[in-house]
Amino acid sequence: MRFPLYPSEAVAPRDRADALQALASHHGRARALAETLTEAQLRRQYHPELSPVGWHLGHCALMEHHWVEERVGEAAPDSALHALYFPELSPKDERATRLPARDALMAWTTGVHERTLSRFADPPGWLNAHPLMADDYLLHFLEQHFAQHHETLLYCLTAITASEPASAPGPDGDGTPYSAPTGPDAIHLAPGRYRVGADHVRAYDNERPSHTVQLEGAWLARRPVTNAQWLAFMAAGGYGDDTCWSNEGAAWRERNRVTYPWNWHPLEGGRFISSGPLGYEPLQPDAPVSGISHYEAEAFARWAGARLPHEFEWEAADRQGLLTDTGRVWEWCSNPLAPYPGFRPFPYDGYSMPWFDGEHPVLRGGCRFTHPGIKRSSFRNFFQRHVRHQQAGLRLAWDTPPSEVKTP
Ligand code: AVJ
Ligand code: FE
Repeated sequence: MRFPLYPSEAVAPRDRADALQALASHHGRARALAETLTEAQLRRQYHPELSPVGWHLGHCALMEHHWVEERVGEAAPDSALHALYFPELSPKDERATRLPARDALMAWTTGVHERTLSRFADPPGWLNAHPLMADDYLLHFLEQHFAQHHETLLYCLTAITASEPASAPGPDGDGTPYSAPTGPDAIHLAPGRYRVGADHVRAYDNERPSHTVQLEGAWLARRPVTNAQWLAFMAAGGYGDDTCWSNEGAAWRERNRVTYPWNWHPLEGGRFISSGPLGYEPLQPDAPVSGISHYEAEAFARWAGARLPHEFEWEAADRQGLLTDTGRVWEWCSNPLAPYPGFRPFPYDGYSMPWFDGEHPVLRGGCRFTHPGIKRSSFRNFFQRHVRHQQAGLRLAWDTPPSEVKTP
């Protein structure tokens, strides 16, 4: 399996030309990725939380067709396509069996991609004049939507690596023995009022409107928790230490027999290797840990005498340039996703509103599979507490200065 992840020069698109180029590049990478898979791999669901790769291709194509041709244009809604590719109409465990054959799927998505690009490259009057096209909003929305699903495709490939080790290339390495964890290296976020959120054309509805919040002040770890620190937690019996776990977290851990992160695989001698979209990778001791649920993140923080940061503490610290190693793993925060004051659902009610249910903690920053175009201080990701495939880790926070604090 070899395919481009993200071009190293990728940046956040600013104007129509940038966004168009980014969208074309998502199209190309997604199709190239699909070409590396067998038809069976393209259609199969490898993980209860993750749809088949082919479904993501179809879903992204339908979003383009729906918004450009059915919502702004006058095409009649295609109810068969909606029933398969709109998540709220399509039970996840039925998607694999309902997907069309590979050739039909690829031909249809390629056709949609070509038409979308030509629509936006030279917008007809009806498209240009539509309110959704103010500041090229619709193009930016569809481009970012595809970028997020491309990230999910990389999670799907990671799941393929894990369940079909024989077809996974990559180092057959013996894992990495762990080094001792380092002590806290924390920054101080002073009490005060801080601006959070964003109002620019690429801001999602849940980032709007920007506003100020009062924070009590906190100490935040300069870096996310590392693999070596996670191994130390495991070696100290952290997974079995119920004093660190919430009741709900302990019940989840027992039900699923969780004793190490999602994409880790045990080798002899208590060592581990991790799986990624391109195959197995040695576990790097100093890299941020990922593949953990919110329950595990909370347990680690309690074990370490710390807590998870609130998303506003993370954003305020990040905007001041105080955090290091952001964007390598999604960082679980303490609070669930909730609307900002004055929230308006946009461009559809279902984008964020269904997830304001108290069951979706926020994650900040982005991971190594996140396109640079959606890595921003104000971006809010969200998943249920048990979800582990999205390359999430954590950064510790404290209400009082931890030992060995270095203030900026
Ligand atoms: C915010 C990443 C959880 O992937 O389901 C994609 C983003 N919303 N299509 C997801 C999203 C609609 C969403 N996450
Ligand atoms: Fe989507």
